[in-house]
Amino acid sequence: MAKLNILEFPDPRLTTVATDVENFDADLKTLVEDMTETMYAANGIGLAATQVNIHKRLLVLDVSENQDQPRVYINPQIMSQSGEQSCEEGCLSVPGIYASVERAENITVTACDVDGKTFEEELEGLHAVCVQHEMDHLIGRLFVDYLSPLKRNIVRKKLQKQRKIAAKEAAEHLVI
Ligand code: GNR
Ligand code: NI
Repeated sequence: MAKLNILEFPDPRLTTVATDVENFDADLKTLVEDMTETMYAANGIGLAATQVNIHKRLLVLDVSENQDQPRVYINPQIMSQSGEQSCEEGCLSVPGIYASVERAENITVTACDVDGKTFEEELEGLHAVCVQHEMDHLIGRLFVDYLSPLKRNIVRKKLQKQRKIAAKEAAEHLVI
């Protein structure tokens, strides 16, 4: 198991469009394990391969209360959607920033499991939000792309500032 590095906005690699997974092999199983470990270590409820600089269509998530029900969706597709919900979203690639995003309330999704077996699920609520958020990553889209350019610029500046402070503290061996 290995923890992977998570890319952060505005890293241009986050805009990459992922391609289908074709080989359901041992490397894929390792990647799923590593992404799951990375998601839990970062206290996230989901993680798309794009965020760890792997441009293949797969995502992991765990929206269970006890964070003990990891799920994987490979080559996911939304077959139908209905309704609307808005949720205060965050993203491991946009740390410390939260904004309300409107998405479908119900989705029907098909995907493959790690063995390449196809399944179909009807999802609602946070589970549906999370799949839509992760599938956006796979086409190079972040939740901040739904904000106005002005707000997105404020996000960019805030992250820049956070990173500058973190770098300065690291240089000074300062831990607060
Ligand atoms: O950890 C996460 N929390 C979250 C909260 C509301 C809506 C979506 C998410 S996904 C996010 C993890 C992440 O960045 N996945 O790509
Ligand atoms: Ni995200």
